[in-house]
Amino acid sequence: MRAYTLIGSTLFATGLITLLAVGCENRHEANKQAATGNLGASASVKDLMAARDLSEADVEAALKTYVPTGKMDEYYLFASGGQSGNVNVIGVPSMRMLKVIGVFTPESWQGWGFGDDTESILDQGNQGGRKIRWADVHHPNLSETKGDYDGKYLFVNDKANARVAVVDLEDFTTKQIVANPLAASDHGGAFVTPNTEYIIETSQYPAPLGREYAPIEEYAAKYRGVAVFWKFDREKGRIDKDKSWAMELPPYTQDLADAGKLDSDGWMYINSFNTELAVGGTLDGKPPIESGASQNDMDYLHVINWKKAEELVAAGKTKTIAGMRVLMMDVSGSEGVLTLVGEPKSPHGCDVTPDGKHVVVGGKLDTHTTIYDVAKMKQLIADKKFEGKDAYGLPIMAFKEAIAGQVEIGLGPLHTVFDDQGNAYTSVFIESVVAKWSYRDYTKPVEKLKVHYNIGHLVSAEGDTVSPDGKYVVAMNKMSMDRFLPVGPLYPQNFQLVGIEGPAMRLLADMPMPNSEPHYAQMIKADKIKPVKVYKPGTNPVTGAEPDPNAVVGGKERIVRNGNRVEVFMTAVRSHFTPDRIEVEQGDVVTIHVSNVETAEDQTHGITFNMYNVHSSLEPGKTANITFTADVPGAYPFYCTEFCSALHLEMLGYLLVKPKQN
Ligand code: CUK
Ligand code: CUA
Repeated sequence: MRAYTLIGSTLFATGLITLLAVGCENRHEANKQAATGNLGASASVKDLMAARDLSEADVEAALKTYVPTGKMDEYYLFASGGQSGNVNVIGVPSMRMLKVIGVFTPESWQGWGFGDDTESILDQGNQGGRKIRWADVHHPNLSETKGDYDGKYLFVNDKANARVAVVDLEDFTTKQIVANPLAASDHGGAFVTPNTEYIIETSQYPAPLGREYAPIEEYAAKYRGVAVFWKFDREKGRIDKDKSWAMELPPYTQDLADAGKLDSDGWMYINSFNTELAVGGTLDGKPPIESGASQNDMDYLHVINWKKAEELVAAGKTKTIAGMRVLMMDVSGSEGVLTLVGEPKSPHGCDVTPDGKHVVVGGKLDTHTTIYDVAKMKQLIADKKFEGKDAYGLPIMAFKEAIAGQVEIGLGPLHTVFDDQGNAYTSVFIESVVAKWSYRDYTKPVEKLKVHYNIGHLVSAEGDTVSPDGKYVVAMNKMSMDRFLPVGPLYPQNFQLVGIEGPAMRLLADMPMPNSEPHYAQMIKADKIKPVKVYKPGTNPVTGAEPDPNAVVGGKERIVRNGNRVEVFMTAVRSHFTPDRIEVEQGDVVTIHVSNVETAEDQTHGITFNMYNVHSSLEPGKTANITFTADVPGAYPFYCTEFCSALHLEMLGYLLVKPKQN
């Protein structure tokens, strides 16, 4: 009997024994004996199941997700870190956390934002001349080549402060943050076009472009949405701000966006809500925005021909606002670049199908998903066949003529992802289910799987590519009552792994997400990602310099003084820093250029100076530059912060700050 036939069917305890026995044959002799000794008799497995109160379904789920020591997961899951401002990296199917990537917010372990070069990256994201160190990360997107994840870069947005970051997957570190000069918040980002020509960032809450002031009474006239097309320079691995541009949008609270692919390549779609232009005023007896924004039966899906927009921008048909070229609505509306079509009712989610032929939108206050037909919409736009114009002169296509159909899903459909069989999986918030339906045959019955609870996004394996894998969906649930040990009133979120291979969806594992409320995630085949294991000697991961101009090699360590500037050229190697004594005068500006000169894998050191709030992680080969003003006299130990060797505790030195002589 083969293992996979057992897994696919109902698993009886006796079958499990056979399965375990089959597995045992492939192991080393010692393991084999151990396994046989512990689990080889059917009585003991049954006992174990009884003792732990496990059903056969539980055991099946465990077998499908267990990744034994020494084996690796099949997929990486890159989940936005929500309010943590960072990104969580998780292995699937084990659902084990692999890494937290410091992005917009200081991350202590990596020394991300604690006094070394990394602060210069965080400072790129400053807005309005202020240090911004908090972020609300919503949508991670992997770089694509021909509509397929290429495993090179990850882009994320910060909804709170309208910023986009570039993470290089060669070393899983953030390389760049760009601050949106036009918008006050964003949401439809960071979505990529099929060859990562652009990283799209669209605004969420309308505001006067360029962060200007205008009274709220002038909302309709002066407040605007905006879509920024950040040009990605693959050669440099950075966004090229000068080649980036934007499109002015009406103040309709643009929400989710997605770039077209294959049949819809060159197009992008953004949904919106609050086409009512509600602005609240509860203290003045006006209805809250929530109800003001839910009056209309239809809001507007924005259909954008970005390839054509790009041409208009190149032809100079733009206006410069806050240093950025902006294609204004009067141009984009009349040129067929920006067209609207109705979408019911308070929509959320905007997902292009893998073949690029359709766009799926969920209505938070509707029970349907609406499936828009890309070919029909292109034709309507080409024929200029519209049913009218909105208050901003933008043409509107007739809803009935633009859609392929609607599917009755349930209460509160949000986001939709896809597998390799023509199935779509929609998160249904109010009902707390994943709803599986066919985007090729709308008459097929909708299958539902209970999740726990109030699912927001969901993600499928390779789901945003032109060729999804199927296999797994992860439900990203907002609430987790009764799923985990209680930890006070702030509950973890709940990631639930769903197996979608068989005829029926199966819940396989729960993972508490303890550090944030992630929104979206993307799941990529593990073998597509090939990170470096050690840096080339002297590499500065922040600047990309190999080596950093201040990198130090063994034997060249020194202290250089120039007035009140003190530069220390230091090496770190098991188990000492050279130099290990630094004497400075009170008020000196001290820069430590420290190189980890190790070449072996996983030989990381770290360095911190007592009281100066600085820390840097020093992975093998890395050089970091740490600057601080030694303004408080004292004797400050500095030490290695990673338990790197048997004599790690001895890896220390002293910074002696001599009081100023008056
Ligand atoms: S959003 Cu959070 S559940 Cu920001 Cu993509 Cu829908
Ligand atoms: Cu180096 Cu601990």
